[in-house]
Amino acid sequence: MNKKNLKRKYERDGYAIIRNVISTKLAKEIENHIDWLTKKHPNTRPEAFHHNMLIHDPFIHHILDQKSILDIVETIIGPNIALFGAHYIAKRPLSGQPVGWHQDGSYWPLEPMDVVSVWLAGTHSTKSNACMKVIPGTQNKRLMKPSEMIKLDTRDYVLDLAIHPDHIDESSSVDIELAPGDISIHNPFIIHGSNANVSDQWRIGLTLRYIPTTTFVNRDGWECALLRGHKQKNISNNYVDKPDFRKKEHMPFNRLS
Ligand SMILES: O=C(O)CCC(=O)C(=O)O
Repeated sequence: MNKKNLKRKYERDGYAIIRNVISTKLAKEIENHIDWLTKKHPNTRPEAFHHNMLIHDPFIHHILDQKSILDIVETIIGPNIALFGAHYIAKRPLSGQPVGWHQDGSYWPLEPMDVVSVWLAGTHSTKSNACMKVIPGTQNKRLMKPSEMIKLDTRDYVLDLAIHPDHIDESSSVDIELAPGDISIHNPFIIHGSNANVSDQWRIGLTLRYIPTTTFVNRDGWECALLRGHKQKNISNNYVDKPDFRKKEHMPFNRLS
């Protein structure tokens, strides 16, 4: 898909799929990373490998440096790009948690809500192993406030809030089926979620949230990464340094993959 068509499709539907954005070798390293993190944090579910566990990780920065991903992000938000969120939503076989229907923007302290999400597939992600589902067009609705949403138990769900089923037309949802190395991108207003993984296969996705450097992250000290272009003088986001690899602390990986 050329840049113009990608932007048009994203603006019309609130999401887009782009195939083969990273190599299958690098996607395999993502699988290895989940295995490594699972051993390092045996008491944390792999749906909950959150930003704080990833933002100083050299392997994550290796992914953030991938030109192929940044070029796609640039098409949507322009040349001055930062990351404000990284989160693995890796669902184990048989017992992977569902994600209730939600709009990402309901959770985020961004001013303005100018942001695009990348969902990067480390494994196949299909209807049978609980891929993400989106409801195209809902990016034009207003954002639901957390107080208007229903509370969920995080022992059973990845997120603690969901939009009430009365507001959801599941019949118009689309399954975002991806192969390792594919990505989808989505708008912060689009309604999306996913089922429980009851298949015998892992479903591994890395979500990456990109902002133009004109977007302010209004949360004290929140750690972002500047990835392309320049920062804005009047926007006081906190940009971390690129981490050095330390054998005892980090997963070894092939920098050429
Ligand atoms: O990984 C999933 O199933 C849901 C992903 C999601 O909610 C997101 O990327 O915002």
